[in-house]
Amino acid sequence: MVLDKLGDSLKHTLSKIKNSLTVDRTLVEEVVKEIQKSLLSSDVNVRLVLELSKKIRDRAVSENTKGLNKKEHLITIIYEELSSFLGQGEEFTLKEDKQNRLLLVGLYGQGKTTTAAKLGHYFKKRSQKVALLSTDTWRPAAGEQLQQLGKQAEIDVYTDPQEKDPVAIYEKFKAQLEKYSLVIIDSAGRDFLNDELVEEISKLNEIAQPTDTFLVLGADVGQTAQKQAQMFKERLDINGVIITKMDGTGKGGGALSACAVVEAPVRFIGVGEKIDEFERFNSERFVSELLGMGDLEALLEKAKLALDENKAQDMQERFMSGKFDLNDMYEQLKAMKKMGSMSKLISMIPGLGGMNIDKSQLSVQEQKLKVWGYVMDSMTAYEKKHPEEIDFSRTRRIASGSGTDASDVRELLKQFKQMKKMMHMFKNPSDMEDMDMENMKNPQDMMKMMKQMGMKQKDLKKMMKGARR
Ligand SMILES: Nc1nc2c(ncn2[C@@H]2O[C@H](COP(=O)(O)OP(=O)(O)OP(=O)(O)O)[C@@H](O)[C@H]2O)c(=O)[nH]1
Ligand SMILES: [Mg+2]
Repeated sequence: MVLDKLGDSLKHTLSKIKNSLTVDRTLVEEVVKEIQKSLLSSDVNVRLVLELSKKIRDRAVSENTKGLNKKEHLITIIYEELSSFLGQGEEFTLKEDKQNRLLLVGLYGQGKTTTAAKLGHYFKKRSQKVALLSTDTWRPAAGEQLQQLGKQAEIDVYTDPQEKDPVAIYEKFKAQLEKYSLVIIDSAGRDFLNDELVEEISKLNEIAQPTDTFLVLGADVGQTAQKQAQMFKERLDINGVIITKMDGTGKGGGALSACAVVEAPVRFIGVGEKIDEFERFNSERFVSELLGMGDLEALLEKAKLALDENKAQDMQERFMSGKFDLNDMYEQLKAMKKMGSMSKLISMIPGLGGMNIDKSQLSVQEQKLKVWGYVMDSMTAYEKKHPEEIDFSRTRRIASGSGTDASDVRELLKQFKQMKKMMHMFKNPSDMEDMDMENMKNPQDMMKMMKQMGMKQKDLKKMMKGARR
């Protein structure tokens, strides 16, 4: 199988990581060198190999291990970078609201015609009404070849052996093709990409307006494929690659490099000559198999969990710990800014979205947050950590440093105190016991609770008025 050799040497590298005593720079360098060697000997383009290995090295030495041990972390990086090299992205799906027209392009003998039939078979089994159209006026009996393949798959095939112009063929059958949900267009190949072929395919592309254009590459194609891929990319909107002959002995690296050149993910692979020897391609699964790690999935799951847990824990700690200080509030403010305006935020919260909250109230709040941002920018780290020590003279300094009023600083400090009180209450639910949470059905109950938490009647009224309007 293609890339078996690459898989073998990568597996060797991974076991080296597993068996090492420590993960240090020397090991990272060794691992990176080995990966480079494996990729190069599989015919992957030198520049791409260097780019890929640089990414692995950079991440390995600089990144936080996110709750994994160093070995697990390094293996995860290798896996992630290899997968993204093969092109991640959303899974290919057919459009639902219109006719899908898939145009297959590629050089001579790469497997376009066979793939047209395989794709047709694949989607016919998934309830599409499929037609195959041959626009190959170059290869003798190309139409016949497609007819035969179509017959095996019981798919309608349109072809005109007399016609020499692909565009004319398309126009001739256009009306008849309308009844199909999926039309797969096979195009002609050449042994090299010349102006004539480019011109021909560009015209066909213009007239057929394909919904997707796939570049078909054989796994045995050499490094020259990249140049051709580049030329196709310049003229056509290639949004997927199909690699055929994955069952062969090709090195595979040429095709993978070409893929990286067109910057389109591999969508399907051909794994044999038969019509059903064809699979959807999933880069992550492919790399797991390539690296031969049964436990890779478990490791990745762990990596994801660790990441989520880290985030959740940070948040929780911020909210629950009595240590909550202005630095945390500042971080929150910044995070909120990233998320967009407050009105947008509110519209995303279920239940609140439909509520008629006063827009002007919101913008007042937004303005306030902005001012608080300036205020905090002028505080020292110590002050943010110990806001209770911000006395009169500090307040004055902060206000003048941030171009705000002393009242803004005081308001921020007051708000912070209230928040802290609320945090404290979450931490000590017993404090809430005498608040009848169960029966909080109306705004008055809510007001009662807020009041108990130290909010001023005046502020509450303002808030409620805004919310009810
Ligand atoms: N083993 C194997 N052979 C394949 C696969 N896909 C295609 N082939 C073979 O590759 C050869 C060329 O395939 P075609 O489909 O005719 O290629 P093409 O791109 O249409 O060629 P032109 O029309 O001449 O440009 C045929 O013998 C196919 O059977 C595959 O996934 N595995
Ligand atoms: Mg063909």
